[in-house]
Amino acid sequence: MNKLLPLSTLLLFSIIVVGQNKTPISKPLVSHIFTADPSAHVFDGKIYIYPSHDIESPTAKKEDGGIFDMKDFHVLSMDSPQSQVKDNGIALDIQDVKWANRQMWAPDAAYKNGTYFLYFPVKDNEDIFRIGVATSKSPIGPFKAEPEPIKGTYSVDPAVFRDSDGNHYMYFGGIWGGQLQSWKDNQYQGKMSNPKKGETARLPRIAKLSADMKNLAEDAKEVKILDENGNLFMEDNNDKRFFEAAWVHKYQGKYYFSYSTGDTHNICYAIGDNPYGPFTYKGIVLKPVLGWTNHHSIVEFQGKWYIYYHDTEISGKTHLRNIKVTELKYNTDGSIKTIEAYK
Ligand code: FUB
Repeated sequence: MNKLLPLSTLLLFSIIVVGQNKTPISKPLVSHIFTADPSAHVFDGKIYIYPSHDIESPTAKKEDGGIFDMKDFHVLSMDSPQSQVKDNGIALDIQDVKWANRQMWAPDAAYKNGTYFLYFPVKDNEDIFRIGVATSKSPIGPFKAEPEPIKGTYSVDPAVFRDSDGNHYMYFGGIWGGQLQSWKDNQYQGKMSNPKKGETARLPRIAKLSADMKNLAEDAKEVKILDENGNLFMEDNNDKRFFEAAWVHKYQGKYYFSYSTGDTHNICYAIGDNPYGPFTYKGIVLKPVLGWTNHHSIVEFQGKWYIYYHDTEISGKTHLRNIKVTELKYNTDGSIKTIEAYK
């Protein structure tokens, strides 16, 4: 598991880092590489995690999130959320994606009819984030990328949700370095400044995937996240409005849309009646973690629910993260019990 540091060292280090005598509730799943943005799925009874692979890059540019200069993806696997983690090596390298230039950010994966699909955002040669897809006959890859990005996609953080009827939907979008603010009506507006107070908050996007899983079956639409009065959030509501890291799961027939609030560092959630929403804000899933970013996935395994997330316990640096997992619990009314990552 932790090949570089013994657990006792990690624990001591984390207590010092967290301060205030608080201890992380979970330990890093791996420490031989830095990992973040974990998208976890159960395929064939086993857990597969599709994370970003954080690196210290000497060529990273400092602006617009350029410090996150990732160049490949590894797939991690676990027999259960408590078991050893296996790193299955490089699943896709940026050099093997013809149209990609820099910054391979948070990926996700899906399965259909004997094929596994890896969805990933990366900047093209015009420095615009697009979302690509790569396929494999194995959940751990290696994946072969399609020659072009998926038409109609942009920005970052794709999350693919399989509904009970077998349809798949892609959610995507992230503001600031994720460039969502530069898109309106699915058209690139040129480099736009970050949203300002007094403006309506930017919304994530959704599109149904085509039967072959390699295209959007429709134009991307905005996903509405509403407050308890049915109003859209303003940018001023930055402790509740969408920023990045969309994820959708279904619980007791309802659709749970969870996301990061970015600059206020919460993972929040909102509930809706269908994949398109609207979703009504319900509360916080995960309070802020060590490091600037907060990014998660929620998955059911053998009747229990788990949240995979990351923090910077090992490095203390925002761009060098380590993934973790902890159980997620519901109240009887279907609301999620808020998780504090440090006790
Ligand atoms: O990993 C790079 C970016 O950091 C992701 O796309 C965001 O969600 C944030 O976690």
